[in-house]
Amino acid sequence: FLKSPLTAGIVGCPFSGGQPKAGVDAGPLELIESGLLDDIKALGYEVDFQGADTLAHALVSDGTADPDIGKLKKPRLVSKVTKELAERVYAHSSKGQLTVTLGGDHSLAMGTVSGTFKQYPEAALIWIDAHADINTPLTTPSGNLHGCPVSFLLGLPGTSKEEIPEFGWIEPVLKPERLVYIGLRDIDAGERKILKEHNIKCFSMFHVDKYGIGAVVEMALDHVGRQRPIHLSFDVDALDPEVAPSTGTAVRGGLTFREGHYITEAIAETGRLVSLDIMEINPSLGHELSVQQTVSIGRSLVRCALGETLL
Ligand code: B3U
Ligand code: MN
Ligand code: MN
Repeated sequence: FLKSPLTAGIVGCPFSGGQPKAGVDAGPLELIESGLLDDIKALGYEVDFQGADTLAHALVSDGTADPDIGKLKKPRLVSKVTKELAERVYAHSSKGQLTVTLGGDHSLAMGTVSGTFKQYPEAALIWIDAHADINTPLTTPSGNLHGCPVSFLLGLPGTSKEEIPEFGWIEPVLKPERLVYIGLRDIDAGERKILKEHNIKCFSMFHVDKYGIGAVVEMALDHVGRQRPIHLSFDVDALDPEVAPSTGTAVRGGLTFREGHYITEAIAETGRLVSLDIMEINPSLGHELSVQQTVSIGRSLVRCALGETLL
């Protein structure tokens, strides 16, 4: 799917509006300043990068009020930013580049997945996360939109243009059978019901323990179909908090360092990765060492997804 010379299109999206904690918007700059672009070049990719704040103009509030819609917080801001992000990601994807989006909170996946699937309508979505992020405007307990992106991409009840015109630009591009989760361990009651009703494939931490990460990734790839382009959306809170402490909603009992990296390596090995998100690194949480450790893992996940450890 990708064109040569192999090019990585890097999108920095310093956005925190999908959740309440400040600081996650500093994720992209920290990743870039730690040397990520040189890492990627060293792997033999050309880099197409327009700045760690690629979407800075979209992030500036234009002064219009953004009251809650039902429970949803900052809905117009999240919609505006993710719509622009979708256009950015599509611009990279349509040039045959491997798009890497650096977040920012996970509401951004409304944009990244929309952009990728516009270019690759038959793609599969692999979602690595402690959370399912599949709450709808009707089920969300918090109103935080980083807990909702998947429901909009699936077009679940409560997300239609008629019900919430503010998000009317999002097309329901995702089919439930093209989606697979790995790492889940904190799911709301409403989400559980949705996952069951739609028969969505979930590999929770229980399954990682039971089968091992190697078998889990094989089953995940078999489930979505082996020939499809892959969008990998990686929330660093899938990792254990001892491995990646600087994130907004850490949950105990997560993926080890190797399990997290193995996922990216196995997906690199398929040769079908077309889009990668690294989300929810928050450099303002934790001590300096925790931050360094978390940023460094974000960086090595990108390298592994781009093939560093395949010989
Ligand atoms: N499911 C909860 C909590 C949550 C989702 N994603 C994160 N936290 N990071 C919610 O608010 O929807
Ligand atoms: Mn998430
Ligand atoms: Mn999460």
